[in-house]
Amino acid sequence: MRALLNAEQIDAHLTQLSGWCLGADRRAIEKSYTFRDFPSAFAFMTHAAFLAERMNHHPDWSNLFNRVDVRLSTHDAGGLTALDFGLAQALDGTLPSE
Ligand code: H2B
Repeated sequence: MRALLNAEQIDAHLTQLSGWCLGADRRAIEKSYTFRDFPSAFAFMTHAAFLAERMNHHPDWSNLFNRVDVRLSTHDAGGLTALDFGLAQALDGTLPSE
């Protein structure tokens, strides 16, 4: 799970997701979630926090009002691993609809 993915594997994973893109340094994937209001954004973050803790894989993120910008990378490995894509999928799964 913590083995670095090559460019081909990263592209294959990315096509399975919607709204995620590769960071400029190719070491992370990024997505910006927009919600109706601040409580909805924070509810998402609360849910995501428990999910991330269960996976022992934690997002780098920032919140501004109704927006949550998420960046996923496996710091231990120095880049992208299957864990990042697993968490990305899990985060998308917490959304009511998209
Ligand atoms: N989260 C993320 N996103 N990347 C990591 O490399 C990572 C993590 N490592 N959560 C874990 C925790 C590590 O620091 C602990 C010590 O297991």
